[in-house]
Amino acid sequence: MTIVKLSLSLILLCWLTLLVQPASAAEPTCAADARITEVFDNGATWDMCWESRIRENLVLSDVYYTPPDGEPLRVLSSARLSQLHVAYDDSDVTYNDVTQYGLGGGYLLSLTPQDCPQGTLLDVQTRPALCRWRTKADTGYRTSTSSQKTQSLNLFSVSQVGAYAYIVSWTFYANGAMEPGVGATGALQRSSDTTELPFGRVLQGDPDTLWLSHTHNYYWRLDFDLGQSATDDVFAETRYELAADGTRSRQVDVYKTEQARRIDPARQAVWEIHENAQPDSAAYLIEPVRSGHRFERSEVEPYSDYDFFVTVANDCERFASQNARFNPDCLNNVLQFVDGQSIENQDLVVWHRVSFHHVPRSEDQRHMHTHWDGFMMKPRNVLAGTSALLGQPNTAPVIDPLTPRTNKVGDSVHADISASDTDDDVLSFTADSLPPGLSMNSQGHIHGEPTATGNYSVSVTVRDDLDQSSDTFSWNITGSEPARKRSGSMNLHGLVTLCLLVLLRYISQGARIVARHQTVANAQG
Ligand SMILES: [Cu+2]
Repeated sequence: MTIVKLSLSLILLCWLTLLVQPASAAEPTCAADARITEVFDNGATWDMCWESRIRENLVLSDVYYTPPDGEPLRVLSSARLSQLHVAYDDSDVTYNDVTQYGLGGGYLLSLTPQDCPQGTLLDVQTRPALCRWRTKADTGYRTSTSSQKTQSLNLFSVSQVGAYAYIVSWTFYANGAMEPGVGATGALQRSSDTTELPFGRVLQGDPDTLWLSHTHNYYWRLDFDLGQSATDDVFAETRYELAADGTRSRQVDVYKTEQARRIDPARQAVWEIHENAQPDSAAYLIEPVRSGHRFERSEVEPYSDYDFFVTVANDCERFASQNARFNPDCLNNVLQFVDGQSIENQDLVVWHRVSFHHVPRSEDQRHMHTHWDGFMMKPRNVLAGTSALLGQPNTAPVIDPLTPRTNKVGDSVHADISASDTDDDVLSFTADSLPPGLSMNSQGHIHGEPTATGNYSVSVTVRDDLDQSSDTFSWNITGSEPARKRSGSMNLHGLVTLCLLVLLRYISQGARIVARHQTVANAQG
């Protein structure tokens, strides 16, 4: 074999080896102390890596969800808060807390076991600062006859920025949903001695101070990598806008380039990230349900006009605002990141802003009660049914004993097939080979009038959502009998006949009496 041939063979071998490599391991890759794996009682699993950075603090990566009866699905390659933007109504002060200060490092508060009573404290550097705990009481579903509790994994840390303490929370539900949230607590930050200003409120017990109103704008950065490939995700917006005739028709826009979108409650938009271009591929959807407050200051901060952005992933696009402060070679804010790039066959990043207009109340002093904001990301086409029931053993329904039946052609038949189910599922019935003229509804009620004689072997099937069982019985339909025997009550024809018979009898009797009288008279006369 020549050197050339050997080289070619080696190249071919390497190429073939690459071809048969698995696309990607279906689990996170990180050190054991950076890994969070939560397996719920029904088998659903969340699996991810975490780290704490000085600016963003908690960064979750390689986030996988496994349905109770399914395979691991890669969901996110990275998820974190990317800015806490606070703008005061007097337009005098705007904070970009993540880039001006930070949520990690010295801003991160140590937690005590009392802060995390049902969970585990995880160390950031050398001190406990992340609580990981499992809730036990989410209502998975409820019907009139049954219900089931499910579980969720919650991670939270607390960062002190100025007077505010921000609780940064992530909840991962057994049903595949994810809910990031921020709780704003601590103490109010800015006040004024000019109590007549229209920017806020004077609180009880302190008539000389006006506490200034402001908007908290929370920006999350979510690098979705649904499924095996990171570069085939698809972004779509679905709207249900009201038409003049009262209908709401579905309109789907599948976007081909980077986007900045606004929440308009009247348009009822839902944003979806799909695993690939197939419309029924696995997806996560973001429904902006808590969108009562929006923050817009177009002149000063044009990016504030939008609530939702999709960009091509770029490691140096880290912060929604003031990005260039730490990434001088990159653009400065999320609206600038939206610069017309194609998002086809690219790794997509979703940015979502949630706003909360904070008008101080007396209840916000001395310590501010926690104001929670966040949003929900729900799976679509990921689970094959009610997640609380997936992975649970299902018992097939059982048909109550069937007995042979006999009827005659023309009988008015009403009969019920019944069944029991230990899971209390909703049951539906079907039947095969019923005598002609009879039919059964899905509740197992048979009705009709048989039209043909015969001995029929009827097969009945009952189903719950997962399993079914069947049974048979014989139904003998005999010929009809004469009408007079069909019923115990007399029909009209019978009544008329009887009347005629009685009438004829009277007439004949009357005729006989008249004849007898005539005979007597004739005899006497
Ligand atoms: Cu506030």
